[in-house]
Amino acid sequence: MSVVIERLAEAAGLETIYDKVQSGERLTCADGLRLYESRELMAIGAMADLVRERKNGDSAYFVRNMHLNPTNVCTADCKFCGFYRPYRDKDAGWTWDLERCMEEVRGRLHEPLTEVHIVGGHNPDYPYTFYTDLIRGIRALKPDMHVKAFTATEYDFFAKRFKLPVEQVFRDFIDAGLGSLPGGGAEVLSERVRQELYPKKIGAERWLEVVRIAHEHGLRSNATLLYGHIETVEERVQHLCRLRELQDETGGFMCFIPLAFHPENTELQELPGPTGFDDLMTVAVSRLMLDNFDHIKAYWVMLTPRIAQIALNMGADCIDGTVVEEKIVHMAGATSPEGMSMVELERLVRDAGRVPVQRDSLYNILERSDATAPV
Ligand code: V47
Repeated sequence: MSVVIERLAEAAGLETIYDKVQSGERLTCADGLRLYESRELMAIGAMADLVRERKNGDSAYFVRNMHLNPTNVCTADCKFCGFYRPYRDKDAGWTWDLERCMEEVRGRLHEPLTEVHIVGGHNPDYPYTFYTDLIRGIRALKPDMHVKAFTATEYDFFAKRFKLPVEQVFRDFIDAGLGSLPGGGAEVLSERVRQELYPKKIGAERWLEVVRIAHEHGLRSNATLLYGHIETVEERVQHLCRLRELQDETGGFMCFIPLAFHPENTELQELPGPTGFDDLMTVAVSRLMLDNFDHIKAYWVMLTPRIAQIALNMGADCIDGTVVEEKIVHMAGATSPEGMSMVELERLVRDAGRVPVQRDSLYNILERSDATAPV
């Protein structure tokens, strides 16, 4: 296999990068740019797959989870978002109270879910106790349920809204039973992109600072990149390098998730969104650049199950989970199913040549399905 990769790298003029990949030497930001600019997907995908295999063998991880979006009313007005309704028009959106949120979770208790993933809009109508009661309530319903809740951007919103240091917010939420943070909210760590698309949201420095504080409080988190809109490849690579630096410092990131931009129903709906080629390049380049991240997720909801399956052969080792009722990208035109059954998920993984491994939210293995099921 390594002869094949060597040949591919050679033919693509990427031998020096391949030498580094082989010896485990860190790629520079200039290398990252070189990879993107070469557009040599087969060579890059093969190198990324070498790294994937080195880190995760033949495992492809998934989690049994549900998404909960208590509100889509939001004061941030991000141009890339098709999910939110502006606060000035809040009746067009939803603001679920605690009981309504608990009903959602209660309605799924018959399923062996291990994680509730919660994110929502920046909605000033909630009291502080809504958030802590929600986390506490879920843990009371099912004590071993992992609550992965709110992005770094939302934590900054809570701190400002309730005039508390973000450290206090983390302490209170941990006390209520918070388990970890999802990776969203960073979008692209670029001031230029922020000014154009989400000027009301925190900038790169603050996002990194809030995540650093979360990690210092013992919380693990993920990181994402929203790609395929107005960002340049330089900005993508810069984003990866900044995440890698923070990871060197804290070691708190578990997984990186490239998020494919969906333009429908957003203020950017004239943009085409990324192509399948770009999706796979981004997964592969991320795997090669983020040498200190254990996992790269091919989020099937955004990539489609078909592209996610190929991504499992180009650097990704995780495909998120059963999800159930995804709203953020489905309100922006995603055509993938809103959820996937275990059978479908396992089939997709096995057919891609990987062994489905059910994990918990912190990537501890719960069950490895080695038995070959018919595909
Ligand atoms: O931060 C919003 C993105 C993110 C659009 O940590 C869009 O395991 C595409 O972060 N097109 C939230 N993307 C979702 C998220 C996430 C998802 C799955 C798993 C994990 C994890 C995290 O969704 C936002 C934003 O970057 N987003 N609108 C859109 N139109």
